[in-house]
Amino acid sequence: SGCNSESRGALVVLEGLDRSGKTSQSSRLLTYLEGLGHSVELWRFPDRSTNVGQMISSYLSNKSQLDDHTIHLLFSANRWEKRSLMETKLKTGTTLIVDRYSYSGVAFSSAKGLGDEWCKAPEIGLLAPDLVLYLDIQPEKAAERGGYGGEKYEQLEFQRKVAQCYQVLHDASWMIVDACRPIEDIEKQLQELVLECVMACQKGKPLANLWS
Ligand code: NYM
Repeated sequence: SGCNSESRGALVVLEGLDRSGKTSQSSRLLTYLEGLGHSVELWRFPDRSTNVGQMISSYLSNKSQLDDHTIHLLFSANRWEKRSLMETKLKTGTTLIVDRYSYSGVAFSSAKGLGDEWCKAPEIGLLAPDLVLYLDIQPEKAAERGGYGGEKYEQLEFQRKVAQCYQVLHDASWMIVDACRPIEDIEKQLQELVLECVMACQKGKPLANLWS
């Protein structure tokens, strides 16, 4: 470690309610890190390009109905099918900026009433993020932002429950970012946090598994 050719990439996750700004901040982070010459990729979950992802997409757009447990396990399977590629990328020095991860999985399903521990179980053994950036916004404020797209879960009442469920998931890897500020201010703060994380991973911070 310390040697550039051996250093690993960072696993950085953005989380937050729908319309909290995750997607635009993720792509800004990508541009920023690329500009600094880092090897970096932007990922998102659900990854709708796989077979499992297509089942999820169909569920979210109300084209199919699934039992709450079933859809929960599909979201998890969708992460598991990317786990080995994720590990390879990180170990070969690519930083991954990931728009949603296991925390969305637990927060959205437990907001429906599924037990926390049950929701977490299938996530055990997935790679643990080095940094989770939680874009913190009140559900009412998020709802004001041009409205929701009409997919499942995109309703104020449900988003309120999701916000509460996110609360209990915070751990040492989380940074709570006030997502109500101007977009450039948030961008600046995220850049600093991510750069620090990327440096720590380059210096040999070990990869870990959830939930740690
Ligand atoms: N979602 C996302 C879940 O319910 N569980 C998960 O594990 C993940 C990754 O899917 N409302 C929900 C949150 C979103 C929806 O995500 C689709 P997006 O970022 O709008 O494509």
